[in-house]
Amino acid sequence: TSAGTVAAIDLGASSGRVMLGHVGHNELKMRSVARFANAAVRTIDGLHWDILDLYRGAISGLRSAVRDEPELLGVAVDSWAVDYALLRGQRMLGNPFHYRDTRTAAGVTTVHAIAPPTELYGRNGLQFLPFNTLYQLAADQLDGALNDADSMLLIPDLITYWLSGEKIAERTNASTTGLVDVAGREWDDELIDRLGLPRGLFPRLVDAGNRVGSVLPEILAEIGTGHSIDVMTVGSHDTASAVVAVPMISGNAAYISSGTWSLVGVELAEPVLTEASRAANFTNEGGVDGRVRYLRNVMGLWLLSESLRTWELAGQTFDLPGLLVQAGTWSGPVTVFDVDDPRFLPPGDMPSRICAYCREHDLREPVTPVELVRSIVESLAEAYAHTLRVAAELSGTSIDTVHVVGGGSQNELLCQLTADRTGLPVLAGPVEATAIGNVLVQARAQGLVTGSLESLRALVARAFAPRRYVPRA
Ligand code: LFR
Repeated sequence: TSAGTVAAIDLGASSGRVMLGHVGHNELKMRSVARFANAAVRTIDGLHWDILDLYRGAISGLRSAVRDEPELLGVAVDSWAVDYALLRGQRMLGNPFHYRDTRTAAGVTTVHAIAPPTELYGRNGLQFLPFNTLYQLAADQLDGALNDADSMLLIPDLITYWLSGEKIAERTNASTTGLVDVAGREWDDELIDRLGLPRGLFPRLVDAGNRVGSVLPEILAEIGTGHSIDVMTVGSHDTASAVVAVPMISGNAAYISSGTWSLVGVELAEPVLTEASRAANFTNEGGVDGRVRYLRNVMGLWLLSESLRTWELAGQTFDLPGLLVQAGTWSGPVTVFDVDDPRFLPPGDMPSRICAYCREHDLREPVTPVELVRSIVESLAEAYAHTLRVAAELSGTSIDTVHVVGGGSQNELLCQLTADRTGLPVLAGPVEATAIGNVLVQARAQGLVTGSLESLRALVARAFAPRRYVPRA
């Protein structure tokens, strides 16, 4: 096998990027060619993604990619999960909603009246999140929004469609809809039928690591190349791609994919569907190569970014690195609160919501921004430690190492406090795990590398040596 280059389009909840990955037998080099912001847009009907702006960012990133690498072999897309566009033929019907929109409450009631949470857990293995696709679709159904639609494409599948003209549903991300059965990982026709959803909406499922088609000729012209480029599937759920690139060497390693959300858990061969697991709200999402991502969503760096946004709107601008350094040396009392309280889910004034939570729970309210930042980071670390203890218990595994990947791996205070509160060594990095996982699964499908996820992870560990944090007494 010889080396080659592929491009990852990785869309996160706060930014998107296009990265080139040069991969060979013992070689892995990543280079960023484009970065663009992703911000929610509120219109009269609710909270949306600016999907066309993201697509434009992806296309202009591809233009830079082929300029840098004329021999580019392929491209694949990943993004956050659960959200989708409805289409009729080629036409997108309306702008996709943001999962933090509150329209889904009615959908939850409708779905649970037909299929109660205990039954759902046995069928789809998913943690309850009010924005899971099935609740969103049920809400759409209630207001007639499905009437004209003949297909539903999850966000990465939508971009894949726009690039290639092929409508598919990549399996890892489809597993987050709630409409794929956890045992066979096929569309749950019976559930779809009972919910009254049109079966025709759901395209054929495709595993990560397949060729879907080629970048359409008009797009090749637009990005300025005459060279054919394959469109591939990868773990199109960003968390699935991130887990591929967690440099787990120990068989007893856990991971935290730390970005807007923190996804905290372990990789398993088989799902855990016990009542205790359901009650603890652990999910069994579909991973690359049929693995199970057994994890829980912890609220994540969203609490920090929304706090900064709130202060900025009030005319106070802070630089986060500076605040974090000061938060690290804060020696006053530190309030630990429940970061997963549902009030923190929608966009808004986080500092006020955190203070309200503290008042209601007789906790000291953080006074200054530094104190609040310390309180958020400390509370996240505590949530990580708790979640990992429960993950180990429920899955019958033991954990001796904690990997932190994604943006949060660069947050030294968070990594150190995670080591302290878990009592385990933390291995931090790579920061771009999601794009790396995207690149590696494509590279393997292109024959540039071979082997199991373990050998891909060994390659990541060599190319991006993690930074080690040791628990303090
Ligand atoms: C992380 C993530 C989580 C999913 C949330 C919403 O970016 O994909 O895994 O629960 O976003 O889609």
